[in-house]
Amino acid sequence: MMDKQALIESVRSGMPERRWLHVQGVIDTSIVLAERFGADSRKAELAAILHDLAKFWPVDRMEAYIREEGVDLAVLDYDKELWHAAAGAWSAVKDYGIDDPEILAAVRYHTSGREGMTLLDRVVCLADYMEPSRDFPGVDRIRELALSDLDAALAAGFDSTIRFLLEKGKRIYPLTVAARNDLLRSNTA
Ligand code: DGI
Ligand code: FE
Ligand code: FE
Repeated sequence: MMDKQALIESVRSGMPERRWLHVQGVIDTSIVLAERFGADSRKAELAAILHDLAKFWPVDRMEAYIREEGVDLAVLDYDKELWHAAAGAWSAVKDYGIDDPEILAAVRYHTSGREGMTLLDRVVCLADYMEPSRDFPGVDRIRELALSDLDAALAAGFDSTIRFLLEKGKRIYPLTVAARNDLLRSNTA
């Protein structure tokens, strides 16, 4: 793996400045949440740096990466907004030499979530919802829940995404439904 500063510069050069500000917010928030809930903050930071690296790729390039890796072709049946997560995870391996499966999973599942999200998955996914520049209905409630309850905060994040998809008449990727159900189950256990 290249050193952290080179990684940051490379990821940053692949996106507009506005999106880099979001990534910086996710980095800072991931570290805070990792410390709060006991995740590995070094891994959280690396996953956050990487998480949206493919966000501004042409759709063809995302599709080519997903096909080349060949582990998650199902995502190609769903909204293209989901593709940057899988494409980014494969790019992290192929182009950046990242080999830590926990970091790679946190990148791969940062948009969709999945059943059985690891602590690192949950920290990065929640940071993506609540970093300081995020502004959508319900984000303040998510930030408040995140002070004490990681799973409730993240479930509220998925609720808002699912609501948005329903309003737009879009399909919902099954892993998102599974992630939300799983988070609610762990809250009532
Ligand atoms: O990449 P970001 O904008 O930082 O955030 P993200 O990776 O969470 O979101 C990408 C978008 O994906 C989000 O606005 C909603 C959209 N999307 C489309 N279909 C689905 C979906 N998100 C989830 N979680 N599940 C879906 O099925
Ligand atoms: Fe993303
Ligand atoms: Fe993001």
